[in-house]
Amino acid sequence: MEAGSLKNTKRIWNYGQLMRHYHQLINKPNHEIPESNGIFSRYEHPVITAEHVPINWRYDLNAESNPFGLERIGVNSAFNAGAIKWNDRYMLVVRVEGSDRKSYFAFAESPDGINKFKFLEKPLLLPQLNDPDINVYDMRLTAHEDGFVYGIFCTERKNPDAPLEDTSSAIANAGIIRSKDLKKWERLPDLISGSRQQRNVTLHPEFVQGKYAIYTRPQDGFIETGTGGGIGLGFIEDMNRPEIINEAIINQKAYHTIYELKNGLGPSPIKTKEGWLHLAHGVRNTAAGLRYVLYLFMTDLKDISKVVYQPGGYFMAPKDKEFIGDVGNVLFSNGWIADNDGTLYIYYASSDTRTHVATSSIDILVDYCKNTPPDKFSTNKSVKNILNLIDINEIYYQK
Ligand code: M1P
Repeated sequence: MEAGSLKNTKRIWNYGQLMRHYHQLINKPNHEIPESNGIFSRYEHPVITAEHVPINWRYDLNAESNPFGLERIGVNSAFNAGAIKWNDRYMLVVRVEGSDRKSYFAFAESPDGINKFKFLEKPLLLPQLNDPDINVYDMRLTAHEDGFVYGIFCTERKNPDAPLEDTSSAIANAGIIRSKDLKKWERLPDLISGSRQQRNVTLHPEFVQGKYAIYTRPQDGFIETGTGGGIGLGFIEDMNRPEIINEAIINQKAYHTIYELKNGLGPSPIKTKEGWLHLAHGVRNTAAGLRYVLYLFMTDLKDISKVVYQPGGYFMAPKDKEFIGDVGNVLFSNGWIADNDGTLYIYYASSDTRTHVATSSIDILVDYCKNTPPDKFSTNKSVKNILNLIDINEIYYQK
């Protein structure tokens, strides 16, 4: 047998294996695992991983130019996905990170929000401004009442003021795109704000007194939020010149809480009868590094700057395999979908590596927000909360 035909045989065999593995992965059924706390359910498998990235984005499938069947473009992770329901499909805009550390966005869709997530044909090539993005990540998708779907993401460039030997310092800001069909995207100018850096920026879905309302996370440095610490709210008159006015912190970081070091809003809030439901992440430092958990709070329907309910503690924290990944001990979410029947699909990522879904309902989460004792900022008061519950349970609890 000729050397060339041997190579071809090997290549065809590899390709078949790859495709079988890929289809098995996409079609693997996912099973619900309700948490014992009754608040939400996890699922057995992540919904998107690096292995979900299509074979033709990674391999040169021509046996002549790729005789050894090698992967040409590696994928490191697929996480921190924005979410929207679109034409009855559950759509995620996933942060895919290549093995070259560059993140990009790619849409994936599922028929039921839990199973068979599959990437669309091609990743998104973001339109560029005069100052090109060096890296982009964590897009939030918001269907605004102005008729556009906005995608607000973090755009990162090297800090021009950093000394020559400092090759790490970056400036983060919010980049903005919008579309009416999720296919053609228009790039708007980056956010203009009073803060040198911004991350975790997302839009409120309704106008507030004729203006766009936008949630921010001003920060002094690339990692440290410093004096700017907390989730901010500001207003924009015209998205073609997205300058924030009246930016003020509405949800602050606080000593000895799950959001002691920093916090940031996840997706846009969801309107409920009892207020706007928000999902955020809180960060604290530990000897083993930063720990990111998810928490919920609600704001007033009329005054969206006013927090009306905020349960103490976290809503979700890393569990089992979720602890492990590129950046361990991290849960992060920037996408959720509320269905008409009240079911909520929460897309969260574990340890900056893969994307999962958790389900709950609006009614359950509103109850959770209203009736979980708030953090009263001392151990003594936490114990009093427990004593109070034991008293309430006196007539029900069978010893
Ligand atoms: O590594 C954890 C997260 O760190 C950043 O979030 P924050 O700005 O709140 O610190 C983001 O880079 C996020 O993508 C990442 O998941």
